Amino acid sequence: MTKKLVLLRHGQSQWNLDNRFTGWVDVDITEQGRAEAQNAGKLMRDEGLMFDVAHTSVLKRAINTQHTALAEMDQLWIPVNKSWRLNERHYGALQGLDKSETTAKYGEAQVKVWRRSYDIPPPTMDENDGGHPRFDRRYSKLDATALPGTESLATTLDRVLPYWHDAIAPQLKAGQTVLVTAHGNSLRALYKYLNNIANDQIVELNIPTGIPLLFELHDNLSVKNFRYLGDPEAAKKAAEAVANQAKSAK
Ligand code: DG2
Repeated sequence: MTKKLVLLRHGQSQWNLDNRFTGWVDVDITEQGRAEAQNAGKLMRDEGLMFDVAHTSVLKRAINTQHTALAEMDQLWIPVNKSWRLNERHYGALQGLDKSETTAKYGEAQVKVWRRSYDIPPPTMDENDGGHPRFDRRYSKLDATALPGTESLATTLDRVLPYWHDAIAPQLKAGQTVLVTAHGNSLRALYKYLNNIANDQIVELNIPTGIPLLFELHDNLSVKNFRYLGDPEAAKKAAEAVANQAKSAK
């Protein structure tokens, strides 16, 4: 029987709007982000999706997006699990910086490497920086060595995958329909894994905010097909806009 999985990037956040690198900083969604989440809920409802369980990160832009979308579907009752393993990729010392200003300073090629390369992480955040996750109560029960000061897509995938194998995959195999609401890069990591994308090709993948990506999977969880719900042109344009966020203002 076909298994169904939806990956949903949170709706527009305040720092998406301000064009700042966000990573593990816990910023909320904007009014537009809330509208995107409601629309995501409508698209999933119109598709007839009945979720059994949902997963999200420990960051409020994803948590509130998932809650808003499930409310729109009248499926708020389903069990929801939150894990730091679904957090956005830690953006290191870039967190809080303006994307266009960073491009003006370091050049488009370097910023593209930091944003989209597979295994080159952005510069590391100083471990005494007050924004380092080791000072954040929500991570206090984790082994300090698990807490990153920066992450590449590769190291993000390394910490997402145990959650996929331990929590999500068994539910899909048991026939449950699963929603995962997370972030641009934690979802790029999952997408890369599911679709077996080569390291040098993942550079071109951008995931838009608030548009559900429906995967249909075989029994062994290999991908049968996948598509964005709603207007494919709108999804394509929104992904291009994400790619262009770091263009220098000049
Ligand atoms: C964005 C992604 O993550 O940024 O951390 O700035 O999905 O949590 O808004 P999200 C961030 P890019 O990698 O697209 O620059």
